[in-house]
Amino acid sequence: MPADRLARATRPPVRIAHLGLGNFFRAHQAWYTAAAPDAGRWGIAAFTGRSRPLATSLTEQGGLYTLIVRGPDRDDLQVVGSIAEACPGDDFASWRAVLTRRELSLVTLTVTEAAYRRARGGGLDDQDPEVRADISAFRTGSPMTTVPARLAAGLNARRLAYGGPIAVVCCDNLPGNGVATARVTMDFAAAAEPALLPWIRDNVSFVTTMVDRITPRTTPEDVAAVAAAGPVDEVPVVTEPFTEWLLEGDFPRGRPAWEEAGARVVTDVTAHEHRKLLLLNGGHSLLAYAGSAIGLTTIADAVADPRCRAWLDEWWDEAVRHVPLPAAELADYRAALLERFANPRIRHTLAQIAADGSQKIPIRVLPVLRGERAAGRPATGATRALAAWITHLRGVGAPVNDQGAQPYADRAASPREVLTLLAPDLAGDTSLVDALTRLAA
Ligand code: CS2
Repeated sequence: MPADRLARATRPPVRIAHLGLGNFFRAHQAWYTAAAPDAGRWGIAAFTGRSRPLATSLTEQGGLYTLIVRGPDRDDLQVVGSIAEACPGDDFASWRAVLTRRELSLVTLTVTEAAYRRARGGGLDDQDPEVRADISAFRTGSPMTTVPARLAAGLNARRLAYGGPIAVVCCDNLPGNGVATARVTMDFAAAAEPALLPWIRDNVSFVTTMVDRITPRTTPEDVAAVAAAGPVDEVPVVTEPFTEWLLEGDFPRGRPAWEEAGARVVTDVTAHEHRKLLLLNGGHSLLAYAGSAIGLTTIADAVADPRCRAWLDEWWDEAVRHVPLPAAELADYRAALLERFANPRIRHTLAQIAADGSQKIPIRVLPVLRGERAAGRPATGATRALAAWITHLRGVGAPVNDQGAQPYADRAASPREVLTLLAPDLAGDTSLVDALTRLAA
């Protein structure tokens, strides 16, 4: 007899709309929502980026899925029930309809750095052909594909139908992610529907958050292991035991009691955001390019390799100088990070992390490179990370999977030209250019 599939009789009422239904969201925000004591009052209508299969599988399972919390020695399986509705991202009519529901209190986002369509200065990239197409589509009421457009269209539907206030909670690895989300949304509104702009200013609270939980891709072996242990789940998620979530901002219509599940509501996330983006994500990007270039496959492989370990330490020694937290706290964080990276049962591939480098390098590496050079120090760790990305763009190591890579790949033969495009303020620094050229050779 075939094993039973995950199923349920009741679900929590939808008060959260989410864009970016994927593994990270299911390991992090959906898990916090399910673990909060008031979980029964807070259901999520979650929309994928564009794909349909995940939404279909989840719908067949009543929104339920298994979270495999993978420690160094054992798996802990938890069934998570906060997703009340799973919808494909191209179901634009449902997205707009959900946003108009009176009881909706939050819109949350996990869509990756690239999806915000930011130009180099942080505003909306109005030269992006898909952004331009969405500005026209907004005016004719046609479906839209980019995140700023979908967010603006959803908020506009709310404005016209009901008008109540709402919080938008960004859960992506961008510095000041609430402000960054506000900026692209308002830029889109200014171009597509100026009447929306004052409404957003008066009614929408953009919350800034720092999110952290390492979530590798699910493998067929993970699906088989879940089925062997209990009901069949076509779409389980694997994650590490560690998790962290800091939130800064206002929630005009309330929120789940996430702090009871371990989240922290703070007045300023900046220092912790720097700590995470530079030490964890910056370390990840360094290893993704430098580790894959020497034939390694996962983060655990990389930290077990003495060359990569030395590069990581060199990077961290520089990066900690740019995180305004006590030295002892940073030392503890580094030690804990090393243990997390070394978890041999988490198969976090360097190729997965290598994606979208053109979006990640400016956030994860450039602040340290700038800070170290301004202080008159050599910045060898940061320069090595940048050089490793340049060799990756030349075709070494993990495959290039990055829509924004082309202008950099076209210049990858000349590190000076890459630097001119990436950080024009640093391009006149001849010692840096020499070091970059040497390390990328
Ligand atoms: C990683 C992140 O893929 C990447 O770029 O650095 O997804 C990282 O695993 C998460 O931010 C951990 O919280």
